[in-house]
Amino acid sequence: MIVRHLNDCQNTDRHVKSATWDSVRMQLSDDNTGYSFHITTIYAGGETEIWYKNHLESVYCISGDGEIETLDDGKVYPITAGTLYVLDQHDRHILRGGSQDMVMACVFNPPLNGREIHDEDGAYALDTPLLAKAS
Ligand code: 9YT
Repeated sequence: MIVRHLNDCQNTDRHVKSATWDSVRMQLSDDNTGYSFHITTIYAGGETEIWYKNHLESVYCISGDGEIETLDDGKVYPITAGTLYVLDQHDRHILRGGSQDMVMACVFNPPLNGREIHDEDGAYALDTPLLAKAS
């Protein structure tokens, strides 16, 4: 079994930071589970364009508020504590923080390895295959 505490992962090499969000990558590909697990904070008032063209992702909002816009159809969905969104179509999207930081629990398939940075598309390169591909 693997047991980790968020406090012990913060401000280590598991903790990646950008101008509009930060993310604690608590579980990665080297744990050999087939998915990774992240606690990501989207900063209030910030805007981030993302396209995970190589990954599927589920995101659950623990606290805070904001919205997600899917870029192919222009739809905007509010996010509050309790909202789950699933990027099952590799959806290009914009995340916007609202009046408070949004704290999100995120799962990736395939797992991130922890070395990813967003490329010019807002995507991460792939070094292990998807386990199940969206149809
Ligand atoms: C909200 C979201 O897309 N989180 C993804 C994880 C984060 N961008 C990371 O760990 O790189």
